[in-house]
Amino acid sequence: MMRSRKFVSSDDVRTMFSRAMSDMYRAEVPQYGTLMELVADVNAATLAANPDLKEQLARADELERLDLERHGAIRLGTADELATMRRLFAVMGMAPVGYYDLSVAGVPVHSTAFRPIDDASLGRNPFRVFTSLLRLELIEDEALRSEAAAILERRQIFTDGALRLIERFETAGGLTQPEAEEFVREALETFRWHSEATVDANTYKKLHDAHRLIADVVSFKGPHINHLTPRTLDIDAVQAGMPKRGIAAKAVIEGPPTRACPILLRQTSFKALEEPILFKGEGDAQSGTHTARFGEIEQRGIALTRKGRALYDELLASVRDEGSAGNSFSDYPTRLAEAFRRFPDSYEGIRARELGFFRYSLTESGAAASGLDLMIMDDLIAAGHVKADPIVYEDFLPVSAAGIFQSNLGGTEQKSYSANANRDAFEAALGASVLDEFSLYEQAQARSIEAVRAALRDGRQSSAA
Ligand code: OOG
Ligand code: NI
Repeated sequence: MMRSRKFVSSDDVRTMFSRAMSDMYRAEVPQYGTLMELVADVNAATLAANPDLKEQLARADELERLDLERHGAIRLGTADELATMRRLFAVMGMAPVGYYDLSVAGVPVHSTAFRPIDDASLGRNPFRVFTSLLRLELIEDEALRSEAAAILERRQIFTDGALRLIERFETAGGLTQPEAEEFVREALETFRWHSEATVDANTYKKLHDAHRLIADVVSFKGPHINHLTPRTLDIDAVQAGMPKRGIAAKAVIEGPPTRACPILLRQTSFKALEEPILFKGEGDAQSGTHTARFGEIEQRGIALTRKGRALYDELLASVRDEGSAGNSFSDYPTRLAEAFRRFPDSYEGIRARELGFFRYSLTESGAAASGLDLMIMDDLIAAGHVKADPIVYEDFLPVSAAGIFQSNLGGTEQKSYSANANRDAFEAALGASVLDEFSLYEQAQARSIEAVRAALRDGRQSSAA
């Protein structure tokens, strides 16, 4: 009791932080503000045209969080940075979920997503940060590799105030309101853009030639947030609307095709902006440009079971393997839609084949009736006593993430690293294991079934009494 009165909840700290981040990014990247306006217009139109969708979202507590929904991404340089970032996100109730190996796609990083994990926190504010760690060991040139390591070793991306408040949180078990406000201000500094590079033009060029992403991580004071992402209810409409508002959209939407029942995650972005920077130099600093920061939109659908995910991966691969051009075919959306005909496009079909996760709840008739506790779930649903609502996918997709990275690295970049996922090394750097996303969805589904069963048992006891 004392605790809750004295300390701000982690959910509130996360909301304060994601708002502050959004304001900062909108001021730094005005085009992100334009994108937010487009998304708000599309969402309002979609809800007006679909009363059923509106009701489903309201029931799942999704309506209120629609405007809050965002993710961002950062790229870190060292194990220490990643380990401290984990502690910083813990203050906001965010834990590392999932391991993503992007080296297969020619990007020398591996990643996790920091996000809230319990139902109530996700309902309050599902803000997540896709966090990548540079893999210096993938730089071939040994001299350049040690130079990059030395540069990264010299920087401190966290302010003293942020470090002090992280420790305070860990020892006291929470932060007071004034401490939380100070924490958000201090933490924000780490994500801010710095137009002054910490390296000279020549070093920047060497890093850039090894991989644009290496220059992005190594050449600056900190891991500037490289995009923020609002959630839309109709990504096709946003994709079509971007050019009309003067936004240069990525060529194709990543992820599954357009469907009546959205699955997993669809994403598109606007191309990274070319921004002026100043290199370090003797005497006059030299000016140049750097492309890193962009805006993205996401549309989320139902979380898939391992079986559903295997089918998704198989269908996606079948289209991408049709040629070396990957998804750059002009008829890619048609081919994708064609391949996904094998994936049932009704929630009942998805549920019947155990391809997706659902949250079960009693309907009014279920709550009013008695003697239902021995019925099996399918019969309860068929009789209208229980409802099964899709559980939203809260994570990311490696192939899609690679597509987002690629389109923002200038497109022409095609490096290949041999596939070498190294989850152990990532977790050693993180100083913790990453959580398994499938288990989290399984637990959420199981909890909802248990709650329905308990309510039915209670119903029988009270009617028998
Ligand atoms: C991250 C790209 C991946 C997503 O939403 O899949 C990503 C980055 O560019 O650092 O944000
Ligand atoms: Ni993203």
